[in-house]
Amino acid sequence: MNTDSRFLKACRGEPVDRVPVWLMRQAGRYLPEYRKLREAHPFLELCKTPALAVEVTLQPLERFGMDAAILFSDILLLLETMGADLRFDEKLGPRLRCRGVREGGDHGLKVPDPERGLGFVLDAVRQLRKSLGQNVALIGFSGAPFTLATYLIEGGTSRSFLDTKTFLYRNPASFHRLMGKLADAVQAYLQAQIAAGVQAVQLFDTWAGILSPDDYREFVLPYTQRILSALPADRVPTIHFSLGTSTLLEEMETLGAGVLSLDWRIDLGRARQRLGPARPVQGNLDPLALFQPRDALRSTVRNVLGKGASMPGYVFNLGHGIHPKTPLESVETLVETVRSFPATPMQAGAP
Ligand code: 1CP
Repeated sequence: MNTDSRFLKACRGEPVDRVPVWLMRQAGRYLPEYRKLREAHPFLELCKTPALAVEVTLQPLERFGMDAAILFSDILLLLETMGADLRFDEKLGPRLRCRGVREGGDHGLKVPDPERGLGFVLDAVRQLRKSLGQNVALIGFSGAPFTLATYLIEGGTSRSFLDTKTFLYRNPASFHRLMGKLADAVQAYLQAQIAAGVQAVQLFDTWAGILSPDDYREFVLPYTQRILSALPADRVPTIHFSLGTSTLLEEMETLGAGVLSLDWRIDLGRARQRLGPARPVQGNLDPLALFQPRDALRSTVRNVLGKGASMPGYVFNLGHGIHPKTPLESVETLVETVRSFPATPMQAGAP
């Protein structure tokens, strides 16, 4: 008998009893128990102390009972172990310094041994696998090379991505070299998480949608393909996340990802039509839909469920991370609504 969780089954397009649900950034600032821990510990300390990272990972599950846990960490920690200087500013968000990277070099950036540089993440994974039951899958993750490159080059978050695009257009060979190095680091990091026990991995390419399709094909696609093709996808489902990339669906189909995570800018039913039943999808509720009154939220969630569950292989999620000001009652309503949505014949594996 297949004892995998319904989340893992859905990622593989196998029959499930109901649609699985988890939420991006489900562990974080909208939770009072997280904010309480944060009063005592800076963010990076939470990430780097396995017992605390485990506690934060489990917080949303204890309160709401999602079908999957995402490891509490951050995509930018990998850059720190590669040699960049990383700080989290309460007001400005993440700040990165990496000497020489803007001038077209990758001075000093190295591909770290994950067990040495990120051993605290792998320890948290090993502890989590012991405390999570069979029904709740543990998702590992990494930033994708392009999104990581934007933080290195911009030094933090950006609106225009002027420095990233200037670098890429003026010095394409050097940009490719940087992407190659980041891809090697991401691949080793995900492989180490899998060896430590994560049961699925999500690759976050949050900013890929700022590129034209031609630039995406030249500067991003080959590196993501290389990473995904090196992972044991038959054993560990892979999920590719990006924002604002509904114009790149055909390109993303060739990435080699098991599941495509879509945002709310595309109609989920139409996306499923375009991708076909062989491509499991995740998404795609607008995180700000959680600011609707309860009844309206319920019907929005059911509407997304109806479109997503029209074919096998569907995981309910938001189209991006949950907003820190989200009311807890809304999260409860969302999870309850997904849980009580009857499995469609397609989902239950009817011929
Ligand atoms: O307490 C605090 O002040 C820190 C807030 C916070 C949290 C809770 C940050 C800073 N990161 C995280 C956790 C986090 N980040 C997780 C943990 C697990 C979970 O989802 O519950 C994950 C998967 C991430 C991934 C992440 N970090 C991404 C990709 C997904 C996305 O949101 O697009 C990105 C771009 C980051 C960078 C980052 N780290 C933190 C912030 C505020 C940001 C975004 C900065 C920006 O907008 O550019």
